[in-house]
Amino acid sequence: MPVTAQAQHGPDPSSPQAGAADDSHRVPRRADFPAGFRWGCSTSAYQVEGAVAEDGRGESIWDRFCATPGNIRDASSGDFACDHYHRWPADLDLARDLGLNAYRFSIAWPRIFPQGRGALNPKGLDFYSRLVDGMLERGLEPWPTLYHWDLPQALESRGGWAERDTVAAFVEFADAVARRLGDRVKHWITHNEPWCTVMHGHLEGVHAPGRKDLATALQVSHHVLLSHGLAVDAIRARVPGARAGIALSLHPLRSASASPEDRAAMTRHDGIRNRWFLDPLHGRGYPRDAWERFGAAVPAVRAGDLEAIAAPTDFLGVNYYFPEIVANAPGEGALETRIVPPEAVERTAFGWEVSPEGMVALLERVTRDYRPARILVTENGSTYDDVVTADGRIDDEQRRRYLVRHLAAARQAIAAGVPLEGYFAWSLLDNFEWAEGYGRRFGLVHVDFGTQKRTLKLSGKWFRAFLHGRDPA
Ligand code: IFM
Repeated sequence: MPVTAQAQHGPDPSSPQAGAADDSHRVPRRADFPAGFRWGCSTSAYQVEGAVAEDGRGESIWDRFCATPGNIRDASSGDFACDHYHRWPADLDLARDLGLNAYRFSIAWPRIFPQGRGALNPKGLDFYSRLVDGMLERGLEPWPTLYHWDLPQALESRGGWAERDTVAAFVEFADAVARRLGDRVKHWITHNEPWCTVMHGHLEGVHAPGRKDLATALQVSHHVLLSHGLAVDAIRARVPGARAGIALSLHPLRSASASPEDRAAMTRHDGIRNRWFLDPLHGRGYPRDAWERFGAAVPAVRAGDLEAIAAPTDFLGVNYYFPEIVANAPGEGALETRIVPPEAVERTAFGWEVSPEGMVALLERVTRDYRPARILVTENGSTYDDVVTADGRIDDEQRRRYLVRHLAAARQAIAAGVPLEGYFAWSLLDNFEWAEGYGRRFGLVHVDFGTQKRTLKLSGKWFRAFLHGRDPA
């Protein structure tokens, strides 16, 4: 049964008329959130850095994937991106001026080990060391992610994440980075969105390395999760007092109808979309329903692997964008499910449903079912077709509303008992949006990719006023 926009969204805290009588829909203020709450923006190395051939960086699977015609919508690549490798001081100034107290970025593995393992490239570590110092000088707590999808191509050529050896290589990489940055970095995210690594990269083939095989994808999922658990131990061994976790892309689900068939399909989809990652990370092993469905495609799991994956973590990162509607689809894939486009709901330019309610429901569900010690929304954001006015402004009112409503949702989740300790907007800058190239802008800061000029958008101005405690309405 399609859900109408009105029924989905209720009162709108971003509207000037937001009900004064009903506090839960009031425009959020920073003072509504606990002291010590992390306010950040997220970026990732390949999406912003550029400089792919500088200072000894090796080739990554994304360099190779982008070079293959047809893989990227606008035939672009991350070769230059936001040129953040050279412009990082000004970019960190922007983050500071917004009023952030945390900054999430990722470490490009091919800058540290150009061949994946073996010879370490000191210049790569020097870059991130300078970057971390730059954050600390500006009052930004560093939140690095070790793997945001840019596997060294040399490892892919030896089988990539489908090979167990890549797990050991990742742990060496984590150890090298922790050894160099651990005196200043206390929060560590091992992987970003393993679901995307697994499914986009190895089943659908729409992300690097572009493979399309279910058994490979599931083996990759196991190795990625195993590498997470072992890296958590390696980081802890190197960094006294380190806090480590993982960032998962999770989705609240609805069934396309109230029929038992669609409801069962929703449960099956949950088995791969959410539980395939959440369950083993929380010591439950792989979900039995999904495991049985996958039959001969299930991954090889060795004794001790599940215990390693379930290494205790200090926080769970939740990347939230949109809910999914699931229908029964006999004969379609191993799970016989289909994602149905939502009807009569507000959507971003990507077609993703705008549902702050979905974020509350998701955070409550994760809290109820898995009891993580802390949760941070490590990504949340929206893409719209931004227009630059004649006098150079970007009045992205839709993105501003999206942000306001999701901050109101974050406040609501805390009130409902979710141990939410931070919110990172995706993204600080417009950047390279993977297979979509540069056509999808998510930034609070507009980037002119011709001149590299940065301009704070209306949404960014709103966030700045919010973070400085001014009445941003
Ligand atoms: O740009 C991506 C990011 O790399 C991972 N999470 C989702 C974002 C928007 O698609």
